[in-house]
Amino acid sequence: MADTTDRLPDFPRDFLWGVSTSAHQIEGAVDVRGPSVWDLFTAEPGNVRDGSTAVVACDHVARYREDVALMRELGVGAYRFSVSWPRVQSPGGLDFYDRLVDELCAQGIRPVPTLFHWDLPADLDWLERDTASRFADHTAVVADRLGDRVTKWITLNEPAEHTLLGHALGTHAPGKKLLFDALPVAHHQLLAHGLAARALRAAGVRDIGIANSHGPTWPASAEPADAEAAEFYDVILNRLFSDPLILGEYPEGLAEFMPGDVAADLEIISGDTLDWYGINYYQPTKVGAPGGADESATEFSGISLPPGLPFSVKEIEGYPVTDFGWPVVPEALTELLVGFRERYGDRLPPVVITENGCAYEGVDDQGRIAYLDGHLRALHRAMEAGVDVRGYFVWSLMDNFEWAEGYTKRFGLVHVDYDTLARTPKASYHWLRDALRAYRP
Ligand code: GBH
Repeated sequence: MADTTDRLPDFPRDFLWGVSTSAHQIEGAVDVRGPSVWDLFTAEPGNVRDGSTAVVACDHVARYREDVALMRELGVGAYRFSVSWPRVQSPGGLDFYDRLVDELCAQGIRPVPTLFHWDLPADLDWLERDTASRFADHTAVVADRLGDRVTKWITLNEPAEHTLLGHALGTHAPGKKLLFDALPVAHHQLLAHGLAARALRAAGVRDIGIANSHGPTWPASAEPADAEAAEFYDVILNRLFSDPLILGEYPEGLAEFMPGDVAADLEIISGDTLDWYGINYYQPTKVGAPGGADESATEFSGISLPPGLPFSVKEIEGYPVTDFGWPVVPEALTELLVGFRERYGDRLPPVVITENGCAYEGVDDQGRIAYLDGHLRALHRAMEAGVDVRGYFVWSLMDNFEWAEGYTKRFGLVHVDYDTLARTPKASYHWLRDALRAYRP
């Protein structure tokens, strides 16, 4: 690994450097908007590790000016945030995003909103096809209000995780445990992307992306049973979401599980809906054949998996791990991107890394510096190998409500004291600030 004090390789001059957050994880100010599925989910005991809620979170709605000032000092050119759909539906709810966008523009930071990052209005349900149309309406409302200053848009964040964790395993809101019956949730979100892209096109937008989570799947061994299980996992977690968008078709055998007129929907999903493809990358996953009959459950990201799945997730050994237990494997980012380019060829739109980051405690976060340094070098290698990458966003600007982990995992470049809400830039913040300064002419 390179010394983290070495200068990073040169990225293109117009490369977009940014930081990411999401509404539910930072905003607070829940009393002035309607409930989302996450408000209901966190209210139920046992769902969030530390029993916490996002009622205050980082109090960002009140403190956004301070947070934008931190971004300006950091030197990033863009900020990826999400708009809370229930807030948009509430009287005056768009006023906050209006002010935020104004402040970002005033500080020379490009606003990059995500239209959905898991906080679905509590009266909606992704099992219903109509939710996709409702999302297009929501998109049109937001674009109408912010479109004079916002040109770059993201439709959805990680429909794969929202399907798997929220609807198949039930460890995220809305807490459904439908296993493979959750597949329509994937389809309806993809359809929502397609319909939202249409709404954005109608509003004249020419810079549309999605933020999908992807990581290489490593077979546990060369044994056919392990290879088959890994292939299955890769199809369900990766290709189920990238193939329809980029190729206009589901991986073999999956279309029949999807509801509605799938062929017609696929045209909506893939028809001029992406100007770039956003990838959230954290780590590779090692997958093998399911355990024996006596093995009741395996672990996935700290979650017990139900028995009977056609795969098991194995531990990746020989790499440092973050506080989440996720292995730090920068070269898997190169592998992922080069693999995307090989699979999709010229049909792959330009790529933006919309999230990359890690959980570490403490303000002297040398582990995060090593993680970011390693991944930026790995990203650069993919670009040298011919992958067209246009930007990179760190997850996250600041520590925040980490979903089912509550406040027990800290992903920020900026530390948040949850008692005083004081923000303190960490060592990684200063490291990134200095790295970005080196690029400035
Ligand atoms: C993202 O999702 C979210 O978009 C964001 O809101 C969240 O705060 C952030 O990441 C940090 O969690 O057991 O090794 O197979 C997380 C993406 C991809 C991370 C799958 C866990 C599997 C872990 N996830 N990955 S493993």
